[in-house]
Amino acid sequence: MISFLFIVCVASTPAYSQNHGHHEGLTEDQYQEHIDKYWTSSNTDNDDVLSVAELHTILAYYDLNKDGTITRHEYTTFLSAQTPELLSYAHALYDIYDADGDHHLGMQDLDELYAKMDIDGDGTVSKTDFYNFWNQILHDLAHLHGHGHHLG
Ligand SMILES: [Ca+2]
Ligand SMILES: [Ca+2]
Ligand SMILES: [Ca+2]
Repeated sequence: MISFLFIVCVASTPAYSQNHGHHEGLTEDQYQEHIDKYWTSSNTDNDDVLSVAELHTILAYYDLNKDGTITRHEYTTFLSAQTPELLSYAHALYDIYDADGDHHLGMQDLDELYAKMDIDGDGTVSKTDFYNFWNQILHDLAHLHGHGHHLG
């Protein structure tokens, strides 16, 4: 559910809507701006580390029926309500979060995600790890940008 909040931040950024029609994706400055906002909204205690608890808190936000897992339906429902123009990213992002591929996001998936975000493998997700991880994800998904904009 991390990118869930991330997506909300992206959609609320004026620069994003101004970029519609540029099918090559966001500029480097826009990537950094979005990751900055995601980091700030995720790292709730304002230290230099994203803790497991902070990650769990973010993702719980998307668990609409509060049963401890986030289904693909819950995820896409959330995006449909908040940022319908970004649905083109929804399934790719969900697949990233659903580390074990069972189509439910649970705490186990989050723990695996946390390990993936810990790029340097020292056991905690530093600000540097976080930025490196999301830069990689956003570049990997750039080809999806612009798909589905006809919906809006
Ligand atoms: Ca923190
Ligand atoms: Ca799963
Ligand atoms: Ca680390």
